[in-house]
Amino acid sequence: MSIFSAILDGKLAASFVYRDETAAAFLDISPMSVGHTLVISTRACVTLDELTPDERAHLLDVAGAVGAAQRAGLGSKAQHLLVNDGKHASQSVPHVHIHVIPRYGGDMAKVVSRMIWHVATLPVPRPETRARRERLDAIAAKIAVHMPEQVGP
Ligand code: DGP
Repeated sequence: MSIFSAILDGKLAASFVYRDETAAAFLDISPMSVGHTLVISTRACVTLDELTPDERAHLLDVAGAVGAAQRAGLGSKAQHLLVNDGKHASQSVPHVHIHVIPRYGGDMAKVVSRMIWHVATLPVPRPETRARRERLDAIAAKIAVHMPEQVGP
C-alpha cells in the first residue's frame, strides 16, 4: 500500500482541496511553491497507462480545476503540470499523481532552487508537525473554496 492509499483511507493526514470517486487533490508535504498540489487517482495504480481513458481524462480535468482555483485563491499566474510516470522517471510514490505547481511571476530563481532542494531532499522523511499541518490546511482552504463541488459533467 502506498502513502497515498493510506491518505485516501484516512490513516495519514493530508490537507485536501478536492475529492470525488475517481480523483483526490491535496497539498504536497514538500512544496516546490506555495500551494503545490497533488492530484491522485483514487484507484491504486502506479502509472498513467494503468488508468482507464476516462480516469486519465478526469485526473487532467481535476488538475485544470486545481490550477484555476490556485490562481483565484492564491493569486498565482500560471502552473506547471508534472507527472513522474514510473520509478525510473523519478517517481518516488508509486501511485499515479499529477503535480500542480503554481507560479507567481518573477519567481524563476526561487522555484528553480526549490525544485533542486525538493529533489535532493525527497528521501528525507517529513515529520508531521502541528505547525506544518496548520500552514498546509490554511493554504488548502484558500484553494478548496474555489473548487467546484464536482469536476466534470
Ligand atoms: P514524485 O516524486 O512525483 O513521486 O512525487 C511524490 C510527491 O509526494 C513529493 O513531491 C512529495 C510528496 N509526498 C511524499 N510523502 C507525502 C505525504 O505523506 N503527504 C503528502 N501530502 N505528500 C507527500
